[in-house]
Amino acid sequence: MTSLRDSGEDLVPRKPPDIDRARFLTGLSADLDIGQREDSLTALLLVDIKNFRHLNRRFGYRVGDSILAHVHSCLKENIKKASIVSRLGDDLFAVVVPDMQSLRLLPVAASKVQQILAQPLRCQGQEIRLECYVGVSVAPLHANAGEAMLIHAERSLEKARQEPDGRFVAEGTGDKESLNEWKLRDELNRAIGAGELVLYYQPKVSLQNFKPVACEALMRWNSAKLGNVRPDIFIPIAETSGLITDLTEWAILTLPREAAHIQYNNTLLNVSLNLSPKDLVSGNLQATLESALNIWEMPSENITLEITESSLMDNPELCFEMMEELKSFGFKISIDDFGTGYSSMSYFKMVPANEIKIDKCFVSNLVNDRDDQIIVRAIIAIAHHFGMSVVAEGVEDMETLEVLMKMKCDYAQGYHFSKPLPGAEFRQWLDTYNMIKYFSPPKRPKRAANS
Ligand code: G
Ligand code: G
Ligand code: MN
Repeated sequence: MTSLRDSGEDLVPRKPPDIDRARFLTGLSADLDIGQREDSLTALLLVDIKNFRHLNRRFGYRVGDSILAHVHSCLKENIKKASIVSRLGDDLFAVVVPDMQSLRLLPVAASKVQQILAQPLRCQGQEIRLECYVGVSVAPLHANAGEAMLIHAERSLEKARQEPDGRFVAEGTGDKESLNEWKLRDELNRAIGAGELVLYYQPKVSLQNFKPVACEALMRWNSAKLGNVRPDIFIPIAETSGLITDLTEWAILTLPREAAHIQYNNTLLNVSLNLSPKDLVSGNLQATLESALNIWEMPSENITLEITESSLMDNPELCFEMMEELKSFGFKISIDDFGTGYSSMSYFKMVPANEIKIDKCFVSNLVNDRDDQIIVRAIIAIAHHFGMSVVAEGVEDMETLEVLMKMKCDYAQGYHFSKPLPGAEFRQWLDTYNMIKYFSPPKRPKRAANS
C-alpha cells in the first residue's frame, strides 16, 4: 500500500469544475487588453484529455468528475504564471499565460502542461497517467480578440491530435523575427488606408533619341510609426501575407491619376508598374486596371507591367497565359531583373513580353567586366531577335551608358539620370531635362550639340 502510495497522488473525490465560457472570455479579453497596452505576448493553451471517455467507462462517471477536478487544480497549482485556468468543455481546459517573454517559450509551455498531467495518479488502487493534446495561440501573432484566439487554438488542437507528441505549435512562431514581421504586416495593412503609401518615379531614357520616354513607378512607405520602410523589406512581407494584391490595387488606382500629368514635351510617358506573381493569378487584376484607366482616360498602351523573371519560374504556364491576356488588352509586358532567374534559352521563344530589363548586377561593372559585357551583349541580341526591346537597369555613369549604346541597348534607367522621385519632383526633373547633361559630347546628336 505504501509503495503504491509513493508512486502517485490519490485521486480525491470531487465535483467537476463548472463550464463557463462567457466568464473565461471576459477574463481572456481583459488579459489581451493589458497585453496590447504593454506590447506583450499573451498565450492561450487548450488542453484536451486523451481517451477521457475510456476513463469514464473504466472507473465510472464519479471518478471521471474527480479526474476533471484534479486536472483543473493541477494546472492551476503548477503553472504559476497562468492568469486563468478554466474548463471550457467536457474534458477541455484553457490556460492563459500573460506577458510571455518569448515565442520560444510556447513549445516549452505546451510540453510542461503535458508533463504536469502525466504525473501518476492513483484511482481505485490503480495507477493512471493522463495524456493530453495541447493546442496554442498567441496574441498578437495569431489574433487580438478572445473569440479569434479560441478559434486559432482550436485549429491548432485539431492538428495536435495528428502529431505524435500531441502538441502543435505553428511554424513561424519559433522566433522573434516572425513577431516583428507580424507587426509590420499589421502596420502595412493599416498603411494602405492611412495614406502612408506613395509612388516614386524613375525615368527610363531612350538611347536612340536621348529623351525620357517612360518611367517606372516604385512604391514607398512612409510609416508614421516606423519611418520609411524600404520596399525590399515590405514587398516580400506583403507577398507572403497576401497583402500584395491590396498594395497592387492601391498602386493601380493611384497611378493613372498621377501618370495622367506626367509628360515630356507634351507627350505622355509610358509608365511601368511592378507586379508580383500573386497579382497575375488573382483574377481581378485586369478589371481593376481597366476601370482605373477608364476613369482617367488613359490608354492601356501607356502602361507597362513588370514581372520579375524569377517569379515567373513557379508557374510559368499560368503566368504566360495571364501575360498573353493582358497583352491582348494593350498592356505592355516587361520581364524585370532579367538574368537572375536561371531561365533557359527556350524561355525567349515562349515568353509573351515586349521588353526585357537587364538586372543591375550585370550593369554595375559593365565597363570593366568582360564577362558581363558578353552576357549583356548576348541578352540584347537574343531579345532583339525575338522582337523585344531591352532596358538596362542601374546605369550610374556616362561610361556605362556609352558601352550600352555601342551594344544597341534601347533604354537606360538608373541614378545617372535620376533616383526614383516623388511625382511633383519627377515632373520638375522632366521639365528641366537637358540631354547634354546626361550624354557625353560624341554621343550627342548634331543639332543638340549646336543648340
Ligand atoms: O525602389 P526600389 O528600392 O527600392 O525597389 C525595391 C524592390 O521593390 C524592387 O525589386 C521593386 O521591383 C520592388 N517594388 C517597388 N515598388 C513595387 C510595387 O509597387 N509592387 C511590387 N510588386 N514591387 C515593387
Ligand atoms: O523593380 P526593380 O527590381 O528593377 O527595382 C529597381 C530598384 O533599383 C529600385 O530599388 C531602385 O531604387 C533601384 N535603382 C534604380 N537605379 C539604380 C542605380 O542606378 N543604382 C542602384 N544601385 N540601384 C538603382
Ligand atoms: Mn522593376
